[in-house]
Amino acid sequence: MQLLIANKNYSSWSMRPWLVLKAFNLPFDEVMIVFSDEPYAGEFKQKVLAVNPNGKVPILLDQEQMVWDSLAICEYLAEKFPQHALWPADLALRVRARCISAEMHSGFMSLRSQCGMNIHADLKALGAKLWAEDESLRKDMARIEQIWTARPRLDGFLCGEFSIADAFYAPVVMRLNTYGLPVSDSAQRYMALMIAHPAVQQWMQEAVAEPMRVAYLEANP
Ligand SMILES: N[C@@H](CCC(=O)N[C@@H](CS)C(=O)NCC(=O)O)C(=O)O
Repeated sequence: MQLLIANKNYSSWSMRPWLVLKAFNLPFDEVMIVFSDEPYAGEFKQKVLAVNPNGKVPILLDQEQMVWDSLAICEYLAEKFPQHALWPADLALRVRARCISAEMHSGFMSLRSQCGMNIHADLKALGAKLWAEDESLRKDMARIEQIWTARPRLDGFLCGEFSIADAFYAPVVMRLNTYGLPVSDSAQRYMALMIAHPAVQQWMQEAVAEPMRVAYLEANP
């Protein structure tokens, strides 16, 4: 399998299936298509469009099979590797994992648009300003708190063991680290557990080490 991704520092959608592949030790090669200086255009766009008319990463290539969209890729992996609990084995936990992953996939617009993933940066001053001024951001964070604090064990992942659901919330942990938005003690423990995960550690270290920074994604409004 080949996973096409963009820059680890910025590409929150790429991070999700990459983490699932790494966390479950599934065999794959990673191919990075670096963001161009123009937003969602230029050489990046041309290279991605040459693979898939959808024009976005991540894309998983598995022989003749092409799978795009981070959630569809994770579902594909869960079907291909039923011996691994990519989704939790327990039905109730599996339902919850699917619901909260879908919720992240289609929601949290304020958090996602205002606090773009930028792992190497320290944007705590901007985070404090956004927190003070933006009610929609505070609402998104209140829902994140509900989801994270409802996990079965305080010292565990969202649905017990690390699953696709955690991969979907890993970029939020990265954003909160960068922007320093206030969180409860329980949420802090979840963040610490996530950051200590070897797959997350590897992604973060490689993101920080990337030499290419993209001006429009660094912009500090
Ligand atoms: N819903 C898609 C979103 C993918 C997405 O927006 N990817 C970004 C990179 S993080 C991208 O390729 N953007 C290029 C563009 O929108 O032109 C998924 O889950 O994979």
